[in-house]
Amino acid sequence: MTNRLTVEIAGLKLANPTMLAAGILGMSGLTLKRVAKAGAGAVVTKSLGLKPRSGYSNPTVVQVEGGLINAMGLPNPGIKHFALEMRETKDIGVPVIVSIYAFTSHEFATVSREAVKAGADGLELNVSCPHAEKTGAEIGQDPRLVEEVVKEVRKNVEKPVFVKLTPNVGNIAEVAEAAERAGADGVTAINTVKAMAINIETARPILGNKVGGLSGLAIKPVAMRCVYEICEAVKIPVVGCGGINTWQDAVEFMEAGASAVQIGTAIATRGLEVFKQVTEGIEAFLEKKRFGSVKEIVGLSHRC
Ligand code: RRO
Repeated sequence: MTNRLTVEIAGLKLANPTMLAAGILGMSGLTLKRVAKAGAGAVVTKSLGLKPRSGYSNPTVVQVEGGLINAMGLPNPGIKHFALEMRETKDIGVPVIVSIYAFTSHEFATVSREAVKAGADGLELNVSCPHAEKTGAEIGQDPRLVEEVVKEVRKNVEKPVFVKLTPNVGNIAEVAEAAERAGADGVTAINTVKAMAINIETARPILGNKVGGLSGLAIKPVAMRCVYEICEAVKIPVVGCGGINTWQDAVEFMEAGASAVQIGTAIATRGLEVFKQVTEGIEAFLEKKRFGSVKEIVGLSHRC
């Protein structure tokens, strides 16, 4: 791989523009290491809170046409315990971004400080989980609350702060603008789309929590539109997420304005090889089109 694939986002240097999305394989230092070895340019952990949380009852994931619906319910060991896992990532060779959730701006700041103490290279504030009470999208649907959370975190940490946005809003660009105003270094778009599946035999919702979040190929056009709209509205970098399976998907997101892309659900179908497949495909595309750097394709679709 050549350095025409390198990108710098909010001061973080990535050897290539692919990242592990939050929520998949991000619960232990060992799995994060495996993903880095497989070729991801950066990794994002599972969302961590102040206290341990067991999550929702089963079933927590259901496969549907074009993707998965999950309602895990933010299961995690708590940020203090996760610090032990972070030790395993010291020599990982790629930036480790810790995903964080909390119930108040003060708590967001506390968890952020703990994450930085544990060795996080950056933070991704989860204000977008579609099925959590008093956190996630309940914060991320209100630009004023997003501004308050980001301001508080910004005051408390110096590492790059990304804000992961929910598509379950009328105007996602407005929320991205609030994050930018408050001092965020970047935004990630998008988290899952609020969704449901019903078992026709039992005539009951399949997931234990009834409602969950749809990820995978089915949400790619929604994510694309969100990235495009956000890039028209803000100057901070945007990380694309939602349905990226192939190098063509990655190039499309970057042409929509994403500086990097996150891959999650595709790991379930394509395995960890997906990171190498996507980066090699991007590189061949750059070669064919005679681009000197992947940065040259970022936002190209906004010319017209
Ligand atoms: O844990 C979850 O159920 C979950 C989270 Br934190 C999130 O941000 N998005 C999602 O679809 N599920």
